[in-house]
Amino acid sequence: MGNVHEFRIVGVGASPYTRKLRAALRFRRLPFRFVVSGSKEARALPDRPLPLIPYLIAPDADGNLAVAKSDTTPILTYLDDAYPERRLRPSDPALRLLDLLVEDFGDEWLTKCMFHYRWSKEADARCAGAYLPFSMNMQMTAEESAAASASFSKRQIARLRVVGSNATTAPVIEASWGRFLQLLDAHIQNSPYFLGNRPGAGDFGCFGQMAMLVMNDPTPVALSRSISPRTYAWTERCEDLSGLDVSDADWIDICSPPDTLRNILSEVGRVYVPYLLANAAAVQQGGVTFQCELDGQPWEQDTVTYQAKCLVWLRDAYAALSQADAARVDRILKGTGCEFLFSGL
Ligand SMILES: N[C@@H](CCC(=O)N[C@@H](CS)C(=O)NCC(=O)O)C(=O)O
Repeated sequence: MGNVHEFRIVGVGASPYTRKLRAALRFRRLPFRFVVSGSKEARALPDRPLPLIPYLIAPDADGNLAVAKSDTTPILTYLDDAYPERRLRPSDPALRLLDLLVEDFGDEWLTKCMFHYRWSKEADARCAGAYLPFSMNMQMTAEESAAASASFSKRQIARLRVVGSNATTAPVIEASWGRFLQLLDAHIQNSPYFLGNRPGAGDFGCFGQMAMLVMNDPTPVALSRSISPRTYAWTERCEDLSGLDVSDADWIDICSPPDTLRNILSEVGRVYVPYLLANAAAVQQGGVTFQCELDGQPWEQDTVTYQAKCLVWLRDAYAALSQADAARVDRILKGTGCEFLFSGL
């Protein structure tokens, strides 16, 4: 069998965005080889465009591995455009916007939960620090890994402030994670994925973070097992959906969405939307840190320029909708708090 048209995904298994991309390609039935970041195989490939993992190397028409792409959200869009069979993003523009919103919530809010539990809890930080060096270099000696673990953990713990995990925000993050598990549990009792009987990009955005929160890191794993064993089964299943047959009829009817989906959107509107708006306002004013209220509780963190862009991308997607499609989106978002993303546009 020829192999010239295989993609390469370069990353590590402990990276939530790597897991998002790898699971998405499996669902897409796009052939790929997984290459460990920093390995000799990775070094032989084109360099990454951004200092981030994962990155994707796409074959050109002749199978040459020339082009490297970073950032999973635009990567998934590129793959949908280039390989239309089993596209991830819904073709209905209104549903597509909802899917983008769920994806963004997974990528940018659940990642706060992931980073918070992994690096602010001693047991989790010890666990992650101990094995992460080996995930990049299995042959490290005990001394080398101890040094790598100490420096990597120090770097990640210092980054907690960038993500927004601190003593003020911890209760907001933990309460949101617990609610999200309950809401997803209720939703998947009737609808196996966020937007129906088939996954969209949003499922993989949430899956990537949940691969860590539900299946990997001790404190949130224990929590999720006690709150919702069903979400463990969901997360484990999302890892490889290559065998799931899907069609356009599998998406929900956006005009009669299940209450359980609106309840999840209400969680997005409760915490993530006010966060995005406050962050973007602070970025616009040139702030380095900002404070706001989320869910009636205080929040403070460093401003995040990338997340100000996330808001712009969501708004651009909304602005591109026809009036009829925007009205369908407005109807489902009304009363969830998510409508404030687009009010006044
Ligand atoms: N928005 C990016 C985020 C990727 C990301 O933040 N990756 C993390 C690892 S999970 C990373 O590479 N961080 C920089 C580092 O570890 O040096 C995406 O969706 O790909």
